[in-house]
Amino acid sequence: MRISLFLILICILQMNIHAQVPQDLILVDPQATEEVRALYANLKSLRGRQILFGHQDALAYGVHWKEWHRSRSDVKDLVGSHPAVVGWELSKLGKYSHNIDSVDFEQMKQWIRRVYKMGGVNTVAWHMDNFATGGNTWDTKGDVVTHILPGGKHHDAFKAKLDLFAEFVLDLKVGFFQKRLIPLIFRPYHEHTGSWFWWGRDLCSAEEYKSLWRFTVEYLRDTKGVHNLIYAYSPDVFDTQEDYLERYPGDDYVDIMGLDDYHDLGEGRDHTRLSERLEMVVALADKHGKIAALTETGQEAIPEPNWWTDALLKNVLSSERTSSIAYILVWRNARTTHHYGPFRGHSSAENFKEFVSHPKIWLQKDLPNLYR
Ligand code: BMA
Repeated sequence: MRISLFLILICILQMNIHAQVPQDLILVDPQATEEVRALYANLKSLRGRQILFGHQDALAYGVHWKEWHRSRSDVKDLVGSHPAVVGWELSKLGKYSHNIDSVDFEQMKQWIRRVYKMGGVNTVAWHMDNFATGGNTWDTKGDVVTHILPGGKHHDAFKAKLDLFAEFVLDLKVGFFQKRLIPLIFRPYHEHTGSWFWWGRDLCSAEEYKSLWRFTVEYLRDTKGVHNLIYAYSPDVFDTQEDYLERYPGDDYVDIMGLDDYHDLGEGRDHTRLSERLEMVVALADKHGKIAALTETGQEAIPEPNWWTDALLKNVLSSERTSSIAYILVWRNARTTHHYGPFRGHSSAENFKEFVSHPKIWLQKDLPNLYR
């Protein structure tokens, strides 16, 4: 009797959770898990109210520490909470046990689970190696995109990489009987309006880029049965809306319209260009029914001590539109000469505190349950 009452209660709770996620929500993946749908709906509902702050590799290391900690980050050291979004990098997946920045893949999975359990959001990028030359992601030789598309001579090798990716993300399980898959914001083939990666603008045609993207989505979703991804499109700087959309694979293939912008926030640059570009990104996201985000940004080593409020925040909050992005992610804290987040003792640390104390900016401690 007690057990059946308990089961009925569980069913009612389940129904409630389902009822809270709008059923008309359109995602790239119609079979996306309930947690993915909830996360997307919640990020959408924060529009114009909150902006999540994110940091690449936040829990894995900081400027002055590399040893394994279960729950440390430079941001937490400084302000008492982890960032709300944590970014991860998959370069060298399947080649080594650790990624290009020496983060062990199994430990990365533990941190991803930790971020999820703390209520945070995980996002992954992938500086994929060159399939034609065996070189790294910055090796632009060999017409890679042409040769990895269906019919190309490196297509099987490419699919084998996606298989490894599917295995990785399908292993991100938590909960009773390890049944719940952790949602990830997946941001492949980023900064393609530049030409520094082999999928960049000068290295493949717009049609090839779109085919690459669509193949990736269809292969992961339909062939590999991966249903815990939200897909983010993230060009580098661009000039017009047409430019932004030149390689856009279509509304059926993108959930988040992002922007990677270091250019406008570099030392001595005209930082207001960021707000001009965000205006366009948010206008497009609204028109296409998507979420907008500043998917990567930062100033290397942050020589401008008030950069957080005067360059970043000021331009992100410059209008109703620009303030409508869902999150901001700054790049990794590798060392004193290559870091984009703050750390204790850095000249921008006090200003960072001011930045995160703005009521619009949310850290992990501020988050409601985004997965319900
Ligand atoms: C780049 C740099 C590199 C790093 C790569 C992938 O922007 O930070 O040092 O290896 O990202 O994380």
